[in-house]
Amino acid sequence: MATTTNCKLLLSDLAFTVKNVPSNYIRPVFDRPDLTDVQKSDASIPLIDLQGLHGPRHSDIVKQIGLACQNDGFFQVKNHRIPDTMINNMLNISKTFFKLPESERLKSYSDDPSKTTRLSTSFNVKTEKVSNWRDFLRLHCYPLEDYVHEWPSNPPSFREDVAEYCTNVRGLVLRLVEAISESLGLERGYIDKALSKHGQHMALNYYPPCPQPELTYGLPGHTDPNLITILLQDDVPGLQVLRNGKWVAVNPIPNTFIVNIGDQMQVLSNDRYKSVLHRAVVNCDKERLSIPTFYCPSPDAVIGPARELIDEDRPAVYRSFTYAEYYDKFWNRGLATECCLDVFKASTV
Ligand SMILES: O=C(O)CCC(=O)C(=O)O
Repeated sequence: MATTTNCKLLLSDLAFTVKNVPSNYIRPVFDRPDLTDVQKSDASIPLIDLQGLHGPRHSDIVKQIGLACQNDGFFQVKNHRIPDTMINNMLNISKTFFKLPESERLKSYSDDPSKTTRLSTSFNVKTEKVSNWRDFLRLHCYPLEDYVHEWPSNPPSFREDVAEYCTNVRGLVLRLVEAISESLGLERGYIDKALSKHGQHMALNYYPPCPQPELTYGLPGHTDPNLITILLQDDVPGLQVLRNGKWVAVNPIPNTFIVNIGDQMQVLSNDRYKSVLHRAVVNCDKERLSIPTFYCPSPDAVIGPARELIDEDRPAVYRSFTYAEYYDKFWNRGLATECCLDVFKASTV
């Protein structure tokens, strides 16, 4: 467990009072972000226009999505049918939540990763050695009626605004998952069925300004354990994606979402599609918000490479496992650069 040099549970209540990064946030020298060695090219990850996905541009868009999943593991989407006002509402309500008085925010605090609604800090404070420069509110959000009553009721419109956003993002995910199934040459409903009862979680990530961003991470390099992630970020850069061994900054484009392939998609596709390392860096001047929606299989869904994607030339790369088994491993081993997927390789059984 990381040793703390303060008695605050949340970073938000500490960050604005310190001139130096407290020792429990400082990474060993070999594990710090080299903020000077980052590609800033805007052509970093593809931007796909979804206008016409269910019309004349269908096969062209499916092809673009397939290529992005294969080559980058990441892409951005525009014309996704989620209204700009809903996006702005979601960002504003999240910011308002993190500005509530400490005592109000702490009502949602928990360090237990199995809780379905919780405000916490860093990644897993119970197991990690070094803390991350982040607070987060984690919410389970599908089926909504099972969870919405647990969510914060302050700000007063929080539940309503966030529920509306979640429902719309779910619609986007379902459209993308169908297109991804098709791009793999599978039946349109294949992945949807493989998930069994779907799961949807979201995190509201809050990264306060950091006095020494070169010493720490908002989140260190990791892949996502779920199927697919839809990330909304505000206008402050911080997300970086590993591409050909180089970190590439994904600069915010208003009203677009960033989509990335998670570990379960890599497994289902038998390694055709890549779950790619990404990280969040922080900066001295500005707080940053990011809101990933993690779309997941049901805990009891059995995940393995699609039979149609296995043959003599491409034997199954992974063994089958339940998502609960995978998820448990992910949270308990900490965010590590070696991908959790390695533990589930077929050759290791
Ligand atoms: O803040 C970001 O841009 C990345 C967030 C992320 O990777 C995560 O929450 O898993």
